[in-house]
Amino acid sequence: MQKSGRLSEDSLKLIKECGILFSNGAGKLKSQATNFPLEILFLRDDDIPGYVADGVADIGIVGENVAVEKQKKVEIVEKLGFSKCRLSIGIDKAFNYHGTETLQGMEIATSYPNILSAFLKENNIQAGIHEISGSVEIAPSIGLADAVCDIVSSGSTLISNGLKEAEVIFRSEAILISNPGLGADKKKILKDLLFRISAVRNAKNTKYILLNAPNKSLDKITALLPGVKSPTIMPLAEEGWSSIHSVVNENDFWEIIEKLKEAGAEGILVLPIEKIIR
Ligand code: PRT
Ligand code: ZN
Repeated sequence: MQKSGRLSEDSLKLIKECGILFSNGAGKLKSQATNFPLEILFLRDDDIPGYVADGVADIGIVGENVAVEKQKKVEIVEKLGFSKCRLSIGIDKAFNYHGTETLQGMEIATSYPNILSAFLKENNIQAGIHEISGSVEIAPSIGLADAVCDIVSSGSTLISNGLKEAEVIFRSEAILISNPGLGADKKKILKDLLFRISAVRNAKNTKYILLNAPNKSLDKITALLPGVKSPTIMPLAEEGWSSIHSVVNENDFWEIIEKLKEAGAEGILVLPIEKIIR
């Protein structure tokens, strides 16, 4: 995984949420997990696809942008849902951009020559690619290029350099990659790790919900709460009332709460969930 940078914190968090314990003292380059057959190497993100392709590491966590750009022989095993960003074309904010053909004959500065060149080819655009390794956004203002192709997240870097996002050419997030030639033993360890990752990720956008409702409202309320299989209904000590337990998706949460209240639900409790094994 990345030693220090935008992927590091979430990569470490994911491994820890999978219940894997290891020490990651500052400056350490590798660390052995104490309760799972895993040794972690801390590297620059650019080196991760190459190390995995060469078998120095068996699996790696890296941005999809880097994995695709490096063109190394690795397999994409799983999207991990963090470090989301896009690779976009940025041009002077005053420039009249009217589709990809606007880029014809331009000079574009980028650290992603392979992804950019594939995009230009796909769109039949002849443009120059000026490869630079950092501070790409400054290239137009110093006369180095007409446009840039760089990673965008909030968009504020483009704006502060007088540029606008003209075209998204690639969407990226952190992914788990693997060496294509893993033996049976390592495949089994990877399967165990993926099982844990999916349990953590399934739980991410869900909440556990408990509420009380009069029995006459049960049909209406259970229809709103699908649960993992179906909601749990238990009688309350008070005659004619039940307690309902279920799981809801965070995105639907506020809408469901409103409907539950309308249907007669009371005393609604919402709790975080750590893992879901489906
Ligand atoms: O030192 P090392 O080589 O390991 O790290 P690095 O500096 O090359 O990479 P790092 O840590 O910056 O990014 C690692 C990965 O995070 C990238 O490969 C992407 O997959 C992902 N990621 C997510 C981003 C961003 N968001 C991001 N905003 N990578 C870079 N940026 C930069 C971008 O280059 C630009 O300068 O942030 C700026 C744009 O951000 P906004 O918010 O102003 O649009
Ligand atoms: Zn890097």
